Amino acid sequence: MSDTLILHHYAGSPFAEKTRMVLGYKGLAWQSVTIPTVMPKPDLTALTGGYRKTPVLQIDADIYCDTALIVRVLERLQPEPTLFPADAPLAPMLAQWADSTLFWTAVPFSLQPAGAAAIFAGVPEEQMKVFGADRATFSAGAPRVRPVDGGVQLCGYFAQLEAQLSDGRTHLFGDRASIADFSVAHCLWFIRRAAPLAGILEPYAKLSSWLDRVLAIGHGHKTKLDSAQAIDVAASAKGHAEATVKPGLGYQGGVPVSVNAFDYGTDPVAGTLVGLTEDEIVVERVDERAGLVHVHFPRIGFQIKQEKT
Ligand SMILES: N[C@@H](CCC(=O)N[C@@H](CS)C(=O)NCC(=O)O)C(=O)O
Repeated sequence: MSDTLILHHYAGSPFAEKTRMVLGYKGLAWQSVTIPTVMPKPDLTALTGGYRKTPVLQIDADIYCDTALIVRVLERLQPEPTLFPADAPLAPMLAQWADSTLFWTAVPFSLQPAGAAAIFAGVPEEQMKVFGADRATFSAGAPRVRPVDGGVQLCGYFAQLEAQLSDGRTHLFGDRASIADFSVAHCLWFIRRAAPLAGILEPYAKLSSWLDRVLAIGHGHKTKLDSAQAIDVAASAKGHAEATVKPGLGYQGGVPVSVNAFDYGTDPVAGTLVGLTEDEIVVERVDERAGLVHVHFPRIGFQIKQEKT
């Protein structure tokens, strides 16, 4: 197995920005495949088998879905600097809150008319309609707040984050970054992109300097790759990352399953269960262009359905 990292993403995606910052923090080199912002995404789904969220990490013919898993894979490959400092055991829990509650407050707040006009400046109206229709279906299961409520809720969250930073620490859990910093930062990065609304952050001076500090980490060393070349990388890969189905977790290895996120963007991926631990699900599937691929999901946030043989 090689360790060439291929990130399938697009510039405006907050979860992609989280991953790009983690790649930067770990000083990693990676290949960048720009994917469409809306369905269809034929080259991406050739690799994933149906999962359409952004971003996706590819290492040869192993395809990693969801940033909760992607950051752990990057941690395995490049343990230092760690995203999970031993003295910050609750950092992953704060990250999970940011990736769900904070994200789904920051996004509707930022996409109210003034913010959307800045974020989508120059995008033709027809394309905006397509985007709106795509996201209406995609986010049907997401807990969307109304912008007016979201603005008030954000101020409550910002006050708590400001208090956490009040002792002069450089990062949320001390003097080095943890996964919590990246998960909170990508949500606030999106608010800053909605420039006319970004003033909501200004009263929080420590939080604003912290955000500048995290965003300054950058994205590491990136080179471009074509989506067709990424499929060739999978098709010509020799073998996969080791995967085993651990007993006692409710499913037998080798059975046909489908796996889907249960919050939103719930498109199922069908295949054979070849890996299962408390942290990860691995499904093997064959694609006519990408060949035999292993699609990986985090255990948290995903459900497995055993299919009839
Ligand atoms: N839990 C997922 C959330 C990913 C997510 O919601 N990504 C957004 C973009 S920031 C998305 O997929 N939007 C629809 C799309 O790109 O097609 C993760 O951590 O990766």
